[in-house]
Amino acid sequence: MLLPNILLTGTPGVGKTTLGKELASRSGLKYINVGELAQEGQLYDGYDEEYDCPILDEDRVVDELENQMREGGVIIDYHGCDFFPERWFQIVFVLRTDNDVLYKRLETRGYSEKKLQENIQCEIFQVKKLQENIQCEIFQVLYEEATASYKGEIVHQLSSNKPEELEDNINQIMKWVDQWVKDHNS
Ligand code: DAT
Repeated sequence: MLLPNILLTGTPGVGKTTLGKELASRSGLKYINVGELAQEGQLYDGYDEEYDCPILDEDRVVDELENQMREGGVIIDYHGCDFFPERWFQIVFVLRTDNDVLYKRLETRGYSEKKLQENIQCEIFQVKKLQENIQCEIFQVLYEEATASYKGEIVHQLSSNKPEELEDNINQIMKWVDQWVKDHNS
């Protein structure tokens, strides 16, 4: 059976992981968090002294994922999207969150990560990074990166402020997946 690949992107904290995992459990598609994949495989290329975190080795990430992406049925979660091959994805969702909501989420996450001392992805650890992520959302950096990297008609923005919106987004994507599967397997 042919299955689509879905990209979930957006600024850290917008809800990619929450949506991706829930979508995977309801649709049966496979969820892959690129940050975790890089951490597990140490897919890094050097170290960013300014941000005190390792630099993603984009080529190795792409190599690592290639076979699974070719098979299809994968949901990719990452706060970047310009280094993935365009042919990988049949649809791209850019999650968006209002600044005040996002600020609170990142602040809460920053505190808990500090407490746990598990500096996994270095996305939002420092105050500086928190502010940059807010700026990133204000200037729609990920939306622009997505529209520059993929055909406009497959890129969709999803509002991700409230639990009801999460539910709406899941339902909307599930419908799209069902239709895609019907269209490509008959
Ligand atoms: P990301 O993977 O984009 O970094 P996440 O899935 O870890 O984001 O979500 C960050 C926090 O926000 C987490 O505590 C769950 C919460 N959250 C996600 N989507 C939400 C929504 N639509 N409404 C309310 N809270 C949400």
